[in-house]
Amino acid sequence: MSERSTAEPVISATGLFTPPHSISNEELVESYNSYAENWNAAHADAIAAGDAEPKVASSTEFIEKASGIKARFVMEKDSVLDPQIMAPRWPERSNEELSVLAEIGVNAARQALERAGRAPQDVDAVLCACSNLQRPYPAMAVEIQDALGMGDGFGFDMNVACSSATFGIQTAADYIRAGHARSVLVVSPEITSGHLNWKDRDSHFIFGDVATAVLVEAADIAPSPHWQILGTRLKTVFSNNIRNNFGFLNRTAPETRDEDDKLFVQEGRKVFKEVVPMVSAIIADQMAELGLEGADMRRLWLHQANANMNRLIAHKVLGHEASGDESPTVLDRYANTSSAGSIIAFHEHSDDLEVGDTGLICSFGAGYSAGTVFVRKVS
Ligand code: CO8
Repeated sequence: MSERSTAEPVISATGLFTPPHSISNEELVESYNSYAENWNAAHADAIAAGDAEPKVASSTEFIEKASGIKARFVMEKDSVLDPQIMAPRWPERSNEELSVLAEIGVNAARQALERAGRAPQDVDAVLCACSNLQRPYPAMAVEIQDALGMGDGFGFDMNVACSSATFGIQTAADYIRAGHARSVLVVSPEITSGHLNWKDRDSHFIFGDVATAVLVEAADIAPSPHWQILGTRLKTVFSNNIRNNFGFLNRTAPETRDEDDKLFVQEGRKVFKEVVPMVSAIIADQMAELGLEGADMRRLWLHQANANMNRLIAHKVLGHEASGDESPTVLDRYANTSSAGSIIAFHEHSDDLEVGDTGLICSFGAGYSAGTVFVRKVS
């Protein structure tokens, strides 16, 4: 290894905010099935005339087998499970109050700062990197900067869907290499429950809410131990297979009555088939470039969308079936939390690694997008 420079970026610490409510598959399916029954009863004539398709029941067995998801956390539970509503509900906040997305981001950020022994005033920049931004402006990142009490510095929002956090880590690392900043927070507050169509059988079980934070810093100010960033790689390839058409241009076509495509929609099977080889190839390429082999990889913190996808990708990387210790999952408790998934896995499953151990944080999702961050624990 070459001599380490002071502008070398490292991960100093991470933070995690977990929402107060959890929904089990059983609760979710009961709610969906009751909604579907009501819908079928209300549309009985159209169904009998062949003008409408009846809604088919969802099942807990399918959800767990197809995805590995057993439960998900949400910011609000009762309205999501109410068959008459099936969307989160809470009172609108005034502009003088901290917005809900900033609030959970600040919670995660404070924990990361505390774990690094860092004061907010020491941080130069905050990136709010996530799929589910609450509004276009002012940037959530600037609100988080203000709420943390960072003072000087800057912040901006970035959205690369499920890969937002890894794209954020590379951006932060580049600022440090270039000398533009020495301490950067990458905050990923994901309130996916607002953009999930809880009435869609194909996807109602997929997502959960959470917030994570990653503190990326120059090696010479980082606490001991920390995570050296060995290399990062970003890739995007356009695909319509995961899409959300919500946006301010929706009002240009008020005659459009299709609400469903203003929420999350995907062709899950196609995504599965196309993304697994794409991600496996990026990881293999970068491992070759870094001179790493499967046997060198102590742990993989993979994007948390689907347990079967992760099993295939981990097998390709390691050269054997991965154990739960080599490729930990948080899907069972958190479901898919978009950009935060691989960071939750890293946050919960990295303290036990030894100095010298090497691992990979990897994200993939809509765009398509994929990001890799190879790290090594150093003292
Ligand atoms: N209950 C029972 N049966 C079901 C259900 C259900 N809920 N849903 C579907 N089925 C049935 C289907 O009807 C089908 O039946 P049949 O064989 O009779 O036609 C059968 O199950 C199989 O359906 P699929 O082929 O769709 O099932 P899969 O095995 O492919 O599993 C998955 C579906 C779990 C969705 C899987 O394809 C998957 O996980 N794919 C990868 C998806 C992925 O990684 N997406 C990334 C998305 S996240 C992202 O990029 C950012 C998004 C931004 C956040 C947005 C927040 C809202």
